[in-house]
Order: sequence, then C-alpha cells, then structure tokens
Amino acid sequence: MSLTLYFHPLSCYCQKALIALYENDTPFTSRLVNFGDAGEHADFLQLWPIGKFPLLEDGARLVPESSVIIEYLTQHYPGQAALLPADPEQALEVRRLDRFFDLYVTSPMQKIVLDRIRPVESKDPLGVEEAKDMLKRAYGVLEAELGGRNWAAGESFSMADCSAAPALFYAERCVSFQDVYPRLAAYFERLRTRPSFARVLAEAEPYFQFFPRNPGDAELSR
Ligand SMILES: N[C@@H](CCC(=O)N[C@@H](CS)C(=O)NCC(=O)O)C(=O)O
Repeated sequence: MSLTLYFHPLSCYCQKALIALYENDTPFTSRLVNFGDAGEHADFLQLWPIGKFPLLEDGARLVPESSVIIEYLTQHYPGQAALLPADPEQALEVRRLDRFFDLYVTSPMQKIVLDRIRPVESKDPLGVEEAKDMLKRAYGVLEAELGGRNWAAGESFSMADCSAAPALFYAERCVSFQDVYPRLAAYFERLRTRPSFARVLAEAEPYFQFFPRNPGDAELSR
C-alpha cells in the first residue's frame, strides 16, 4: 500500500505525525491542506467530517488522530525507531506521556494561540489565564519527571517525544519555560536538534509568518 498524509506544516499535531514518519524514513505522499481555501476545506470534510488533521490514508483505510497514526505506523510500517516499545509496561509509560503532552501542553497552547485570532467580542481572557496556569503546572511536572532522562520516557526516542517537540515549540511562545525550568529547556534543545524535528521545522519555516502572535511578539524562529 502507499501512504498519504493530509496535513499542514504549521499544525502541531501534523508535525507530531511527520516526526514519526521521518524517524523511520517511511515513504509517503504529502497532501498539504489549506483550510483557508473553502474548496480544499470542503473536500477534506468530505473525506473526514470531523475536519481535523493529520489524517493518514493507506489504500482504502483512513487513520485519523496523531497518536493512532503513530501506533498504526508502528504496527504496519515498522522501522529502526521503535516509537512504541515492545515491552507493555514501557509502552504504557510512553502512552501516558503522549497523553500528558497532548492534553496538558498542546491543548492549553492551542487555547491561548486560537484566542489571538478570535474577534475582540468573543475573546475568553479567563480561559486563556486557566490555560496559562495549566501550562505552568505541566512544566513543573515535566521538570520534576525528566530528571536524568535523555528523552521523555527514558533513553529511547518514542511517540512521547514526537508529541513533546511541537507542543513545547509552540508552548514556549505562550508561557516561556526557557529560564525557569532548566531540565525542560535542555530536553527541548535535544528535541529541537533531533534531525526528524529539525526537518519538520525547516519545512514549516515558510509558514511561520502565519502563526498568530500578540502585538509586539517576534515571529517564530527555529
Ligand atoms: N486529537 C487530534 C487533534 C488534531 C487537531 O486538533 N488538529 C488541528 C491542527 S493542530 C486541526 O485540524 N485544526 C483545524 C480545525 O480545527 O479546523 C490529533 O491528535 O490528531
């Protein structure tokens, strides 16, 4: 079968799936979907009515959800990098951290970033404050948990790191962790220079100008 990934280079969850594909040099066709184009958006909704990407197509099979895509690739297109460990206990730890990054880093980050493009009358300052508070709590947990670990779940790069890299990249632009959480900052530096994520960021760079910013904020940079 041949794989097609529906995605956008700036999307956090699409970047997560791309890292997994690049980690194992898995061949795939990329289909960039521009939701700003009404026709492309409508076509995508025909394919997947939930309207969220990434979406992986493998022949007649559609696989939504970034974590499920990574599990699917691990099962059907295994490569050198075992992003889900074979050991069930270790796999559980990877899944726990994958959920942690999605739910407590990416979700609040999205809340903060998407509020920037809401009309003035629909802004949600209380929700944004709650999201910032959640990010700080998540950073604190990660700072304590990372300890001497190289990667999120230990010594091997895993699905949890695929989730962590774009989540922390964008979260840093919402609530900075650089000067406050040294272990987290050092971990993010390892992620930033990991070839799979460095490639994802290089490919996203032409789109950085479209990332919603507060007035006075610098444009994204790698
Ligand atoms: N739980 C989903 C979340 C996917 C998601 O939120 N994708 C965002 C981009 S990062 C999206 O498609 N947004 C477009 C929209 O909501 O219209 C996953 O892990 O894949």
